[in-house]
This record gives sequence, C-alpha cells and structure tokens, in this order.
Amino acid sequence: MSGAEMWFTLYWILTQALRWNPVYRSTFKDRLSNRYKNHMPRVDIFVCTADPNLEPPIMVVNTVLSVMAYDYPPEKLSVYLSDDGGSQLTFYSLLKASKFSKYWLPYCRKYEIEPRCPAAYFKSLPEPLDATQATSLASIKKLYEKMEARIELSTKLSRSYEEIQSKHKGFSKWDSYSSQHDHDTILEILIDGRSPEEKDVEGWPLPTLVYLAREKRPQYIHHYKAGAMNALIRVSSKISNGEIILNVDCDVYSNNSQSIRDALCCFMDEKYGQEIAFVQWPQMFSNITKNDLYGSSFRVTMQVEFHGLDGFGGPIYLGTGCFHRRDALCGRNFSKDRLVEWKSQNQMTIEVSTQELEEEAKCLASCTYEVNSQWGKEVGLKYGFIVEDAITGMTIQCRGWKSVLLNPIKPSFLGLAPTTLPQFLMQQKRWGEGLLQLVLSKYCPLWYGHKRISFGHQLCYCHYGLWAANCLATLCYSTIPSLYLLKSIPLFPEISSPWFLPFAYIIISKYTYSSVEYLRSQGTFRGWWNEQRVWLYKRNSSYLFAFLTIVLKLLGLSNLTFVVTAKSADKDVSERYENEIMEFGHSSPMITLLAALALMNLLCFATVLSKAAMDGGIMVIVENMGLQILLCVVLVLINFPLYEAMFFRKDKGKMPRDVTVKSVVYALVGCIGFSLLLKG
Ligand SMILES: *[C@@H]1O[C@H](CO)[C@@H](O)[C@H](O)[C@H]1NC(C)=O
Ligand SMILES: *[C@@H]1O[C@H](CO)[C@@H](O)[C@H](O)[C@H]1NC(C)=O
Ligand SMILES: CC(=O)N[C@H]1CO[C@H](CO)[C@@H](O)[C@@H]1O
Repeated sequence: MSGAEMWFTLYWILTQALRWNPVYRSTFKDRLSNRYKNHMPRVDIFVCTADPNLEPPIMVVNTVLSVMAYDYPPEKLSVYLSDDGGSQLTFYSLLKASKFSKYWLPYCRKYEIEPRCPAAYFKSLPEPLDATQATSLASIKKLYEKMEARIELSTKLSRSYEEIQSKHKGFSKWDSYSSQHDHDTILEILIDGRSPEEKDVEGWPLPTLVYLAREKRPQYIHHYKAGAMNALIRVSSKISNGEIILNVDCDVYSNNSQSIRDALCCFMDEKYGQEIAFVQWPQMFSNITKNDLYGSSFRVTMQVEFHGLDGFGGPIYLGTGCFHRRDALCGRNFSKDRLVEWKSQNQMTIEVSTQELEEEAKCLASCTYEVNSQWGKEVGLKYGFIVEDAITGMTIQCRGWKSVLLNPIKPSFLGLAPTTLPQFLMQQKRWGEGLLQLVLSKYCPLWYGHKRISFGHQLCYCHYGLWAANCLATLCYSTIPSLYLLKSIPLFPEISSPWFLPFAYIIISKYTYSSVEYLRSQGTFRGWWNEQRVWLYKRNSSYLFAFLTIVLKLLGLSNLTFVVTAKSADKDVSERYENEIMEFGHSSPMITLLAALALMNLLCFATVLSKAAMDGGIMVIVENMGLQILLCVVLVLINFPLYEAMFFRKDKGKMPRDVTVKSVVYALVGCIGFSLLLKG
C-alpha cells in the first residue's frame, strides 16, 4: 500500500506538469486572406482506411467529401485516399463520390453551409434560406440518397458494380489482384485538378482526388498506418507536392470548412510560424452522449492538458486532425537560417498526362521502394510502434520544431467514439501498450528528449507514457483495503487520529478539483461520475493487460499486433448507447476481471455490514476503519452498473452468463483464500 501511495505521488507530479503553463490560441483568418491573397500554399489531404467491413465505405466517402469541400482554392487542394484493404468496393464508392462532388461542392459554396460532410449536414435538418435553396437542397439530397443507396447495395451484395466495372477503366487494375495482402499498387487519379476538363457543374475547378492501394506482398512487412502514410507522402510528392499535409482518419470528418485557413494562420505567422512543424486539433467525437458513459471524449485531456502541453512546446501528434509541414515530416531539422518564402512556392510545372503521372507515382508505393532507405526511421512516420503518431510527433519536436494546438469552440474534426465497453477497453489497451512501449524504447522522453525538448515537456510525455503503469497501484487500492475489512484489520489511521487529516485533505481537495475541472470543460456531473468509473475500469483491465503484454514482450514471449477498432454498430447496440446503458457484449478476460473485482468488493462490504449488525458496535468499526469503509462503499457505488448488468438486466447488452458465473467463483475464491491466508 505504501508503494502504491508513493507511485500515486510521483504520478501526481507528472499530472501537475500538464497544468503549469497552459496556452490558448486563436486565429485571424481575414488577415491571412488579405495578406496572401493568391499566394496560399498547396494542401494535400490524406485519408486512411484499412478495412471496408469495419469502416463502412459510405462513412469513408463522407469524410472525403467533407475535406474536398474546404473553403480553399480547389486548384490548390488534393485529396488522397489510402485504402489498405485494397477493396474494389471502396474504389467504387470513391468513384461515386467523385461524381457527386461535382454537385456537392457548388452547393456548399453557394449557400455557405456548415458542416460540409453530407451525412452530418442532412442529419442536422438544415433550414433553407429561401425557395431557391429549398429546391437545390431537395435535389442535392436526392442525389446523395441515390449515391448512398448504390453504395449500400453494393456493400450488401459486394458485387453489384459489375456493369460499371466494364465502363470504368480503373477496375481493370484489379485484374492481377489476388488478395488484400498480395497485390500490385493500384493508383487511380479520379479527378485530375490540373486538367481543364475537370469542372464542377458550375464550371469551377475541382480538387484533385486520388485513390491509392499501395503494393502488398506477404513477404514484406507493411507497417500498418505508418506504412500507408509514408506511401502517401511519396506518391503525393509526385502528383501535387503540397507544402502542407492534413491527415485524418476515415471516420473523422471536417466540421468546419475554415480549418485550412486556421492552420495556415499558424504556419504563415511571420514571427513564430517558421518553427511550427504541425498544428494539431483536439480529438473530438460526433457521437458522444450527454453524460459520456465511457468517458471516451477525453474532455479534461483535450480541454486542459493539451493546452498545458502547448505551453511546453506543443501537443502530441494524435494521428488525425493534424496539419503537417511536409519537410518537417520528411525529416528536416529545424534551422533558423532556412526560412520558407511562401509567396515563391506556388508553381506547378508538371507537364505530363494523367496516365504518365499515375505510372510515375506508382513505383513510389511499391514494397521494395523502402528497402534500405531511411523511410520509417529518419524520414516520414516511424515504423515498429503501436502509437507511431506520438513517437513521430515527439521526434519532430526533438529536431527543434514546435507544434501548436488549435481548439476553437466549434469542433473542427469529429470522429466516432467506441460504443461498447469491450471496444473501449480494447482501444485503451492499445494506447496504454503503445505509450508504454514508447517509454521503454530508445525514444524514451527522458533519455531521447534530454536537452532536445524542455524538461516540462518530457514530464508531460512521461505522464502519457506511464498510463499503463498505473495499473498495479490502482489494483492494490481496489482490493487490499476491502479484503482487510473482511478480517477487521485497519490499514489507515482512525478517524480521531491527527493522521486522519492528511487523508481527508487529499480526498476532499482532489475530488473537488477534479470535478470542477471536468465541469469547466463543458461536462456534466453525471459525466464526471462516469469518468471516475471508467478511470477505474481502464486501469484495472486495459492497462493491466497492456502492462502484462509489454512485460511478456520484453521477456520475448509475445508479439505486439495492431487492431483496427470497428466503426459500425448494430441498431440495438446504438440504441442502448444513446440511452447510456453500458454494453458488455461478448465475454472477455478484461470484463471478467472487472466483474470479479466488483463482486469481491460487494462481498467485503456485505460482510462488514452483517458483522456490524450482529455485534452492534457500528460506531467502533467506523471509528477504526472509516477510510477503508469509505473506499469500499465508493467502489460498490461506482460498480453499480456492473451489478445491474449481472443480476437485473434482461436485454442483450447485459453481462454474458458465463462471465457472471466465472466472476462469482473468482470473487468467492479470492475472499475465502485471502481469509485463510491471513489466518495462516
Ligand atoms: C458541427 O458544426 C456545426 C455547424 O457549425 C455546429 O452547429 C455543430 O454543433 C458542430 N457539431 C458538433 C458535434 O459540435
Ligand atoms: C539533424 O540533426 C542531427 C543532430 O543534430 C543530425 O545527426 C542529423 O543528421 C540532422 N538531419 C538532417 C536531415 O540534417
Ligand atoms: C449519439 C450518436 O450519434 N451515436 C452514434 C455513434 O456512432 C455509433 C456507431 O456509428 C452509432 O451507432 C450511434 O448511433
């Protein structure tokens, strides 16, 4: 217990680092447009998708359409979709979207609508201004629904696009395709922005749109998302070579058509812009319920802690909603002597046809291109890590660059949060694992960052890196005091002792502070309570498993793998999510562990109650073991949804029967075993 307390103290210092020096930024976009007029840089946008079954193509094309519709000169905008699934279905959907964009972009421009993600726009029940807009709205909605129906039908049948297949030459590129893990590079420029024929229905140019499925061979490691990003960096350098790169995940649509200008305000700032390598937006979600059942909005992390990181040199690169300076991402060191002159970087002088361009760019996405090169080491995103984004961002900062956080009141990028407890815990496990891997690698913020980034920044990185390491102390605190209650052995000072005061002080001040902080980040009180629960659950399960995986890996007994989180859900699962009812889904070791711990606490609490009832003397027990009882009561209260799911709920999302049985057995064995142990 003392060890656990010491750990909490140490970790508290790390959390304070994030609160020492918060920085808040805002931009002045009108000044940017006045000053640079026609000299804005080119912007390349990368959207990454990996699996058409987990990430529905209709969601992917909505993201693509939302970024194509940015309020930015279309001839300077290029959108790249990297499809690691190499799926014809995704290609087909993108083809449909490219047709739809010819109507969608003029509509967005004409009526200046927000948000520009079609699905989100239609869902928000737009109010037309006048009769002309009402007719346009009706016809654009019809077009969208037609596209959606086509895509959904082909998703269901998986082959209904055969008649189109013969019409569009792009599909022939699948002729030599044998499987998702074994195929040639498939690169198709669906809209070539340079070509004078590519115009929308009102005669305006369109942004370039490129589909890429990089070459995959079983004998070459493909490095997941980092590999896809690096292929995109190279391919785009041939096609559009924008100085600024925006990277979003396929479920993260743009909810603000001005974000590019926001980012450019940072990069093109005369005084500080030169040293900024990337501009990160906080990760936000479109489907968070009012009281944020799983705490998946990371409210305090995004609204408080990331501003603190900004004060020390910049936020972590989150892998989505982030604008990069291309050369910083490609490994250039920051130097004061090399200033970028934005006004001169404006010409595109490639004079080749679309086909030739495709052929030239294709070889850049081959498996062999990176062999014996610095890609994945010094250039581009780093390979071999689960949280390649965080590591890449940190090494960029270690090369002298800064990053900044832009967090306007209106969220600019909106993703999808997990909607079931097992999904949430898996995602947390992956992050905990990846960040711990960072601390234990040669890129440990303490050694690698020494003299490269500020001390405060190092502490902040350690705070995240050691997320998973919290599991042991938390596990001690949620088991040992309750078990000692069983034997009526006090572990903390009694209530009348002066040593009780420090405990009371810490408990009261900590929880007041944390609830106020949460409420000030636009949360609700129930939301705060939910977050306390999730805080306990992820430490006792996700982080514990993450910690064990890393230890096993260090001992050479296990391999790390990358899991894509599912972004679609059943209808009744969604319904329960919206009503804020916890979803336990299938049985898994993590859930069993949580249930067993919850039951154990319940047993301990029941024992104390019955003892007090039998012997009387409740006051004596409270006097001697007040803090222990308090802890146990709080644990029982916070676990209430678990008990409910085990014993009272009837719906499909309740605790699976076998988990209930197993956890009852484990809890009984734990309590009885412990009693016997102490007797011995
Ligand atoms: C997205 O943007 C719209 C329009 O600006 C805004 O009304 C809406 O609240 C934003 N969405 C979310 C989830 O905040
Ligand atoms: C950046 O700086 C480091 C150390 O100062 C040096 O080793 C490295 O070669 C430099 N990289 C480039 C691309 O100049
Ligand atoms: C409130 C809300 O929008 N919930 C949605 C979040 O995303 C899941 C998965 O796509 C949907 O099923 C929910 O309806």
